[in-house]
Amino acid sequence: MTDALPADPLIALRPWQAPEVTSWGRLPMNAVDRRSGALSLDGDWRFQLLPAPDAPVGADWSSSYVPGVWTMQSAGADDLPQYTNVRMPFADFPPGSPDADPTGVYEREVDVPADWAGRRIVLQVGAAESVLLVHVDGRAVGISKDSHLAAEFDLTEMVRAGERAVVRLTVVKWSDASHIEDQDQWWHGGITRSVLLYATDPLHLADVTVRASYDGELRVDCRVRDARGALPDGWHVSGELDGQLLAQDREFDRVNAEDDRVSDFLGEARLNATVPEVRTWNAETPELYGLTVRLHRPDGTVADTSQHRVGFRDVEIVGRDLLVNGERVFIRGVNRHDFHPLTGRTVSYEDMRADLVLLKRFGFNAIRTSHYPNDPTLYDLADELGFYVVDEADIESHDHAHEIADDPRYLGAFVDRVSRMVLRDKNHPSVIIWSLGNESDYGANHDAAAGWVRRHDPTRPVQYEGAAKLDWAATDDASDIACPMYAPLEDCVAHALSGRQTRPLIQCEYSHAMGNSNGTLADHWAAIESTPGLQGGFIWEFWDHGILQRVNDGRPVGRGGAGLYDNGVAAPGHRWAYGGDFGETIHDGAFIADGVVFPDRTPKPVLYEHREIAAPVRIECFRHEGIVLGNHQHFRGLEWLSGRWELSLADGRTLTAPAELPALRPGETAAVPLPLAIPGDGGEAWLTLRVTTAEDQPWAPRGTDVCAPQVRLRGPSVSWEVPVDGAVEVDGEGLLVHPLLTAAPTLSLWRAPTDNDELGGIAVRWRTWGLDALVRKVVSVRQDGGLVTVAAEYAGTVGVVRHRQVFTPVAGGIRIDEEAELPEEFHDVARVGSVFETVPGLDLLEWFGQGPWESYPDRSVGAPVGHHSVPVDELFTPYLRPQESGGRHGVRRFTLSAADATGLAVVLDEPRQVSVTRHRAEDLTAASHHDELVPRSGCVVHLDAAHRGLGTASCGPDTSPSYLIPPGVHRWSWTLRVL
Ligand code: IPT
Repeated sequence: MTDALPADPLIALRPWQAPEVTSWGRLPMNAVDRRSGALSLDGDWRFQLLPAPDAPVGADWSSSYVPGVWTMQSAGADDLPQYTNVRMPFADFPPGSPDADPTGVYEREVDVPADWAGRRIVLQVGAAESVLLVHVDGRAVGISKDSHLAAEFDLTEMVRAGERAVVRLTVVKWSDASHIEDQDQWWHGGITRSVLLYATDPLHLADVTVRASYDGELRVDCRVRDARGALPDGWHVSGELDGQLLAQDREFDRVNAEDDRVSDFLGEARLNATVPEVRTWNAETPELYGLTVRLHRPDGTVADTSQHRVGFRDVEIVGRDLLVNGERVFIRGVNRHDFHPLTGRTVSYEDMRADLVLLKRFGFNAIRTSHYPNDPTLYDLADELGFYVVDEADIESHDHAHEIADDPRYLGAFVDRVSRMVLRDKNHPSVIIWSLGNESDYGANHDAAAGWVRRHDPTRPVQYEGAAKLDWAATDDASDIACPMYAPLEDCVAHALSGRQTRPLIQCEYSHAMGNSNGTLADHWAAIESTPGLQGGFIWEFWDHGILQRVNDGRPVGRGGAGLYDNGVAAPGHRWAYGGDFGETIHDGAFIADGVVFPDRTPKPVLYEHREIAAPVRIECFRHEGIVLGNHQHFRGLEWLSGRWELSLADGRTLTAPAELPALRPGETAAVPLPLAIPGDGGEAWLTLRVTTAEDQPWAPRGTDVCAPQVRLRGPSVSWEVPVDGAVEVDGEGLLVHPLLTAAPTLSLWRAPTDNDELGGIAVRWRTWGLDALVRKVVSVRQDGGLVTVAAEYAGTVGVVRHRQVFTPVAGGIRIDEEAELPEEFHDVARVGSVFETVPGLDLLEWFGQGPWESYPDRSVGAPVGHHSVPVDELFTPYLRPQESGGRHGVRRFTLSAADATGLAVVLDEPRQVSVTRHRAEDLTAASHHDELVPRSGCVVHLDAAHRGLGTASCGPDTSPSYLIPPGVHRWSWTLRVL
């Protein structure tokens, strides 16, 4: 610090340590979209990274791409991404920030168009984190905070049309605002959304508010402003809805003062209309009308225009139900961050569209914009494709939540952030709920923000988890919805049945998708759909936020990296970085990888589960008169779907028949005749209705899979393996000797811990019991004719498992009957089953059972029973932190074969959990990133008599007791044959 005040007032103010300063010189937020017709300032800007905001700007410039974060670009060489969840990355208490505070200075020349003479000229910075200081030609223009909303500055007095101006944007990374932007994501610094310059008439449309309700009533409030104080004699507004002119309003109500001495004229005019036979908006049929609002000069010429897409719909809470257009809709939601593995927080239109298209294809109808307002384009897409949006303000003070919620210094920031979001997004039909933010305790600052919203926009409910969590049944807090996170299902059901419920119960976060997870999702939905008062929730979360990183120098690849990943896996020499991979000392590891898609948007298996749970058409039951189908949508018939029947028989046959879907209104059911005669032979029989889109949808071409409901028509027939004469060879340790096996079947109780197993404290118990290194000791080997019985003990550190294998020669192979007796100490293990390894070359797995994708006991309703065939190398799911992966549930039998059809065949006594991968459980346990795994040439095969559910214990409830493995005796049998 020097004695003399620095010349620059924006620096002198030290706004980065003043929470009271939320902005200076910034224009009010509004819903007029200025993107078209504007001058884009995106591209390369001169850039330098200062060690602190008050450090002198030097003469050495590099360049940085806008929009972009410097933490992902070479320009930010010394300042890399850092991941923390709750913890702040620095020790300073709010509102303090560290002295070492990376500050990016972006500068460029702008040629102001000559034809902008006499016009009002505005600079818009789409988003900058966390403090933005604006200078033009060295003069201070303004300050903005609120990292995920745009800031606009009036440059009319600063620049001249036809001349060149130098725009400087200084972005300070750490500030008082960081304490309320403490979301669970990477920390970055930079300008994350587009920068543009636009011009309007001095008297311009300052805001447009559209209210369009389900009954066809349309009301448009047009606010005009003129900074010069001119009075609008003869000025008027007009509107056009889908080409139809609306009645004009030629009178402006004066908003600001009654006398003529005002300098900043503000007036309001209204357009009203009733649309007969209106096509209403909902997430299933997102009907939109195009609205153009025009501001006319007295001679009728157009001074300003604002385009909107209007959706006619109502949202209301009646009792404990959230209704859209009078319907109690289910909220099949996901939490979504603005994320990209190459650009961090900058996301393109194409990427956002791809996100939403994928969500539609997997049955989602809702998005919570966790935990800040998203890019404006996202809401346009949500309107267009059909999503219910919980729009969340950029407030999360997690680490210092308690202090900040009532700290009056932050009061302005809370109201500023919530109100600016509402002002920007109020015209989107997709936005059905405002959220005051996330994980910030509950205090007076929240009540102030809730009060503002409730007065300003009474047409939508407000939610805030931190308020409602104190008492779900309260009626006087800042939340109109009880929106808990990770609440045990039993608690939700109990609340709904208690008679105390006062408001809708919609979990703002549930079913934590970290690694191999989302166990019991189907159980949640069975409860939600059958319990009045429960309406759904938002899965945590959409993305695995893995940043594409070069392994050799540890740097993020950045914008140029397209093509360096495929199918969820980074190219050789690269990996998906998570917390700690950029050398951060304070970080939260792989907790950032907890989404339903990989960092390149490749779906994880849970998405197939979700798609089936959300099925719009379902098989209700099988009765003697046929199959009963039901329409489970809220607004749509089945005419957009087409179907095909498929009958899978255990003997290997699959019969098909075309399906005629009945005309069903939402909620209706109808019986259709059994489409196929079930052959008298053939064993177990499953009928599947393969449902696809009948026509192109905006989010899916015709023929896209929608769901595959299934019913079992006949159970398995019992067949006895008859012993035959023959011999089974075991070695001196009682281990099976077999030409196709490189490791004989032994007992396995271990799986490479999933993230749920690790963070839920389950794996630590397994290690304490010694399950990761059981010591096998053969007790006896008995030969009885061709039959061999091997008794062995597997000793952990606290208990011993007695294991017995009986090998019986049967036609063409060996039958193996196994029994394991788990001591009481081992009351909750990962699996009980056999593991063996095969010779190389058996590269194709074909099976009859559930599939084709990965499934586990508590995540298996999305994997229909049938005949499946998948190359072994594609069975494994490459979770970012290696863990148990690749399992298939309900497998009845399988073959593993080489290209010449030789190989082995296994038949199981009943549907079992099977996995075939290139990795031993201990290989997976030892690795921290997928690129460290070295695939084995043979197959590692697990056949489990029992496999523990996955649950979601990395953040939330563990699996239900019914998916746990009890101690005591477990028995299973299988036959092994050579093909
Ligand atoms: C909850 C957060 O809201 C979310 O941002 C994320 O961190 C999630 O958990 C876990 O991945 S908060 C947690 C303390 C329940």
